[in-house]
Amino acid sequence: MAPEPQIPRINEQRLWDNIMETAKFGALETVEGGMNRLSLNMDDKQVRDWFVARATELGCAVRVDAMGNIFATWSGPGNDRSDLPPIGMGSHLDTQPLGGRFDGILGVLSALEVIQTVKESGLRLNRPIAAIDWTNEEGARFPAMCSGSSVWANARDLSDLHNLASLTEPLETMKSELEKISYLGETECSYKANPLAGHFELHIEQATHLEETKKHIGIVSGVQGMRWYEVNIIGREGHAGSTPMNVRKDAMVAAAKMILHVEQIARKNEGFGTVGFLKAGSDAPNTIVGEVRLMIDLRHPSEQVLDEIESGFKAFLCSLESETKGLRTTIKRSWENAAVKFDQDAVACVAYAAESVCGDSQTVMTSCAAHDSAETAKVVPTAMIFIPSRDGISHNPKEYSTPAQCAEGAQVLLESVLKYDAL
Ligand code: HGY
Ligand code: MN
Ligand code: MN
Ligand code: MN
Repeated sequence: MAPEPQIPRINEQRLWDNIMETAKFGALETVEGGMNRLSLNMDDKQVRDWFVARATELGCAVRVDAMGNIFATWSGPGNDRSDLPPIGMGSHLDTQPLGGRFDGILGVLSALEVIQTVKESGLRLNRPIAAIDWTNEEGARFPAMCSGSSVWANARDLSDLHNLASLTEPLETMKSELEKISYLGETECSYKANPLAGHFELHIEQATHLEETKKHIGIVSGVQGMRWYEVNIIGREGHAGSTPMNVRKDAMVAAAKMILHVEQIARKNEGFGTVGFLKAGSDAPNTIVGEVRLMIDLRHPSEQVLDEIESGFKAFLCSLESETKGLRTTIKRSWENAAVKFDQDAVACVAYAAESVCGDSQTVMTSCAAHDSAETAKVVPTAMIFIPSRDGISHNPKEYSTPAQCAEGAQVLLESVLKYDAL
């Protein structure tokens, strides 16, 4: 019986050095020496170019599709199956405007580290493996989180993105930037043009479950459901000094009540409700605000509860209108992703790898945060791996995981892919 091939070990220092090196791109020195990078690839062209250069050095074939997703495929020496779709190891290089150094980029750099480790070990795989950067996962600058992966999965049409009213960037900027992004690559953006045999994503947990349970690795079995709503509240501008309180149509006061309602109804249903974006009035302290635009980010594992909360939003907005004669409100669901369950075989590969890497210091869990894997799961077997985030902090320059945690997560990624390759 041929002996089991020696499983190669991730190079912890090399992975850490790459994470620290790429955190410099587009970074602004922020609190306590933390770094953050401007959001979105168009600002982070440097990190994309860095990724392509490193992948090319490793001997990967690099393809960029029409949404700017980057596929760096390594077939290995003498791999006579290079015609087969690769096993993908993806995540995202873009960040939040006040983002950290690990969200997304850990998964992409760990995928490169897996390729280099397998290459140096001389291990022969049955399939190619690919490191993938999915464009605009954060949706921080352009609307619709996971734009690149959702178009690849044919879950969203490219034209949708052009039509989505951008709330954080003037429409013209968004359109011209999207024009650039949407034609960055030569291949069409679809799983038919860049097929995968499976998809594994290493990501920081961005919450405290692993820390609280003192586990090293999360075996992620799915992602909770999420929706974005665009709310407009239209009242009437007025003089702050001479308009009596009882005749005002103050859109800012109504918006404040709506924000509190979101917070209370999410708590009551043990979900997640956030208003992270608000655009109001004319910024004049002595003019009553006539118009407010806000965006609600709502998340819950149950679609039924999401529906109930959504009806609650509509009813509450109606009550605001009846409270203040003449006040008008609109609400539109502008983005959504239903709750996703990952493929059992792919999850089993992660469980096997986690057991081999860290014994029983692992736990099965659902992701509260959105990920590109929720899109790839729509077309290929997918699973995710979590490592702990210090104090659960993320979307914040203080985001932190240790070198050992990053390397342990990358080792589980490597062994998950080896297990899946052997299926
Ligand atoms: O919002 C999210 O959950 C992801 O980080 N974009
Ligand atoms: Mn992320
Ligand atoms: Mn994020
Ligand atoms: Mn993600």
